[in-house]
Amino acid sequence: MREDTIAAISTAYGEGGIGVIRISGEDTLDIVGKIFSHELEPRKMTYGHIRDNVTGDLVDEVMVCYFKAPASYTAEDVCEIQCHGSLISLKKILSLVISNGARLAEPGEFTKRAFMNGRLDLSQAEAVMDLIRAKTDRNFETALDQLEGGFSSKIISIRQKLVDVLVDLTVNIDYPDEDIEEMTYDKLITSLYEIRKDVDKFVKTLDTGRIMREGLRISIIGKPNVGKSSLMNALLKESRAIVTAIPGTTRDTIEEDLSLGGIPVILTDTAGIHETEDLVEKIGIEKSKEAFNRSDLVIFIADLSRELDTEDEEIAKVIGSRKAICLLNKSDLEHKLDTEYLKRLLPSAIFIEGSVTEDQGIGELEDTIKEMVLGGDVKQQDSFVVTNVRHGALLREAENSLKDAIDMAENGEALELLEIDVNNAYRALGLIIGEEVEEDIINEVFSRFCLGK
Ligand SMILES: Nc1nc2c(ncn2[C@@H]2O[C@H](COP(=O)(O)OP(=O)(O)OP(=O)(O)O)[C@@H](O)[C@H]2O)c(=O)[nH]1
Ligand SMILES: [Mg+2]
Repeated sequence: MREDTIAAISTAYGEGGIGVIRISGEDTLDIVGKIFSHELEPRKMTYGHIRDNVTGDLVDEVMVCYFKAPASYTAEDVCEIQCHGSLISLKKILSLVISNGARLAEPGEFTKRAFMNGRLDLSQAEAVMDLIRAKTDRNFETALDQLEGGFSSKIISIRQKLVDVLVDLTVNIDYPDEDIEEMTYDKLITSLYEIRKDVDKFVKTLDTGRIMREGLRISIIGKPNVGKSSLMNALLKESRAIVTAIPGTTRDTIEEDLSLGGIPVILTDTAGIHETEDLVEKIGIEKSKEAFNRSDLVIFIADLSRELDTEDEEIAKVIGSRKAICLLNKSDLEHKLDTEYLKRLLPSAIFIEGSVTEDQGIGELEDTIKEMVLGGDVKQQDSFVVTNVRHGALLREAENSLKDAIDMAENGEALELLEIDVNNAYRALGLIIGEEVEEDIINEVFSRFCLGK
């Protein structure tokens, strides 16, 4: 089937030094030839002028780069016209390209063609979008690794191991009487365990991946008037939440985004948790319990200037042995809090003493958060972090199927039954790199791209 030739503005909208119009498809050279009179050579930039081929008017002074199929982004003939970065010029050239036979590209269509023509696999194509959207260095590096095929090649090697198992299974199911090496359950279980371990390595990165994608959820909890909203404002470096000396000032949860040394963070200030008869505040407290349960990290604030009371103890019970940071606030005032007792209630917490209003200990608090994310259990230096939601779901599916297969093998169940699960794991991993991907999934993936990519 002959594909349309497509075109789009590939640079961002707005003013720029240069702008790029990208054209891809079999008619690329013909179309460009009508508005640009110089000879084009593959992989060379050619200087010249774009002229309206109907009126003969000069449109812009440009450089045209020609990539001959298949050595191009899409694996088709591609031209990139670099013009002055004004929307006027970009739009005029694009409309000339279109009136001469190209069609406006859909978002992601260039990358989709690269995938369809086998230049990229699906996970690599998705990496292109992640690269464009990356807002932190870490996200960019992960996407680049994925584009370079590091992730794909690992998935391919896991699938290869699964093929070996599937071949063994099929031979034993279909030709049980032939004189072939018999499949022992022991051997099968060993292979499946090994494969599951490989998949598990990726599944373990999904939490970090979510944090990199959506941000680390931190909520600030504590009884009324300990300085939660003050801390929120200090971390945001602006007066976002209302701060007063009256207990119960914050009645609803407040959520704000910020970046802590490159880590995207979603910070939640909550209504003080305490037993109350006030209906509005009760709802607020429910919400803060919810925020707490959804959070990756809690900052529990206790007030050094007051004695420990049942409210503090109740909150400490909610946290229990979960990892948390405990800020002993108001160190500028006279100390009345029994910190030793509190430390015994929170065995896994990291304690920091400070004063929000005097800006004491806030830097230490920020550093501690960074360390917990980057240095602690969340960071896996050398392993690839899976950030893509679609990949995450498929990895989990593969892992579950493998688990079921192992369970059945350990119970000595029929090979036919087991094969279904092994097959499913194989299929799920294939979907990550785009093997046997149904068309609607492909369309869904590429519809998320921006125009001109
Ligand atoms: N002396 C002193 N006062 C502080 C400190 N941090 C906060 N405060 C004061 O404590 C009072 C309560 O602070 P908030 O930030 O509103 O406390 P909160 O925990 O959000 O209170 P609720 O919203 O009522 O639960 C305010 O008057 C703050 O100025 C501190 O480190 N030292
Ligand atoms: Mg408050």
